Amino acid sequence: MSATVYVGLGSNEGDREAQLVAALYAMSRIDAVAVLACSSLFDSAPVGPEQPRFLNAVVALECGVAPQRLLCILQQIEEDLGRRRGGPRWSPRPIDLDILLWDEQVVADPNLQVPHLELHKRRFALEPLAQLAPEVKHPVLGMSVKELLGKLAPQDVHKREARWWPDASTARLPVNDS
Ligand code: A4P
Ligand code: MG
Repeated sequence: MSATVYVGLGSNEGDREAQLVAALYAMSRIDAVAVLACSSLFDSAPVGPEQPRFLNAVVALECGVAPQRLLCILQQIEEDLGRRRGGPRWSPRPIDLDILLWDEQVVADPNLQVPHLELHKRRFALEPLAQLAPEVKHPVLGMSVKELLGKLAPQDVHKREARWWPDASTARLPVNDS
């Protein structure tokens, strides 16, 4: 059975948009997974320790694999794109892929929590997510994405023009059909 899954992408090292595009195309090639839609790109001030600014986006996936399997595949994509693990937490990274929502399901495994535990506090994740899924409910907090966004204090998050990223809320990619 397939689920609609929302994945947050973040980059703050190297050519940020190129890394996001590379991750998008890597996700589009996963078996039993299809990219349904992409948010716009958002330039954002780092949340947490001081580090370079991030470029963030969210994609919707139709996903026929289990949550743990998708996590494992996303971590492989991060590594393939040059992500080094074992450094300090929240250090600059070419790509970070976080599972934000899995339909309206809750996953509470030691290595995977969905909804992402910080989602409701982060405009850099909620703003792009709200372009794709404003009415989807956070299954723990019982509020829609749009309602969560409405409660957030202003944060330094700004929509940015795309060069290569398919910058449309319903961008459909010609993927998984060959
Ligand atoms: N993990 C648990 N739940 C999840 C999930 N839902 N999705 C575990 C993905 N991973 C999940 O992640 C550490 C561990 O989280 C993984 O091994 C996985 O089992 P990581 O990607 O290796 O390390 P990290 O990203 O440095 O740590 P963490 O705690 O995941 O940080 P976040 O939440 O990803 O935040 N500011 C702006 N403006 N934009 C950003 O994108 N990102 C971060 C990192 C901080 N500040 C930011 C941004
Ligand atoms: Mg992460």
